[in-house]
Amino acid sequence: EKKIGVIETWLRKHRLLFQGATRHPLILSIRDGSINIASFKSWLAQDYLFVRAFVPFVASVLIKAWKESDESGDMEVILGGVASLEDELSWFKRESSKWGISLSEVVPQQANKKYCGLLESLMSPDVEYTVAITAFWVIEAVYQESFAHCIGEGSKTPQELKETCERWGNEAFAKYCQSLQNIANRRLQNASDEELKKAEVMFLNVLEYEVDFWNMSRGNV
Ligand code: HMH
Repeated sequence: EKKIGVIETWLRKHRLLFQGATRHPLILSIRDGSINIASFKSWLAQDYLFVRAFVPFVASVLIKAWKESDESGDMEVILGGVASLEDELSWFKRESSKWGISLSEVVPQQANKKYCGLLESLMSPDVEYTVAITAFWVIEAVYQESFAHCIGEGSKTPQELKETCERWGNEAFAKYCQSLQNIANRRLQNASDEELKKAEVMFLNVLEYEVDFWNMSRGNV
């Protein structure tokens, strides 16, 4: 018999906020084909900078898993995440050049700087593995849920944006997110009340930062 996980209860409790992050107007505009390409390009350029900051964050989660995890399988899942980010950075470079974006000239916007600051604070050795892996899971899950929506039944996503949506919306990425969720759930199940509270606050923080991140591109709508 499998007990319902902490994350499932959070997703029910905070359903509207989660939907706000995964069904943002920018995502809905990709799905219905009304997206302004300037908005897409602005998102792409900002996300490249975000992913560069995401690499050391994921590496820091790997270190926490090595030091603190009660299960050896965690490291392989996280290491797989680190490895796939190399390909992701190359993809951003290729995709940007397709759209005529010069990545060396991209200036991080306020919401991006703030989000990267959150990632940096999570790299501190004082942040527990349980809190960090929870943040890691929700960061990935928001993109998975968002972009899967753009390639789902009835979507009118423009052809030239489909590859982007596939990147985070594909089945393998969904499985990887599920692996992260399983790790986070296992840790949360055995966490102290204090740690649980910290992780839930972090979950909510990430959702808020994700909404702010999507909002950056709305200036171009
Ligand atoms: C802002 N959140 C943001 N960018 C991403 N690339 C992801 C999540 C998923 O890796």
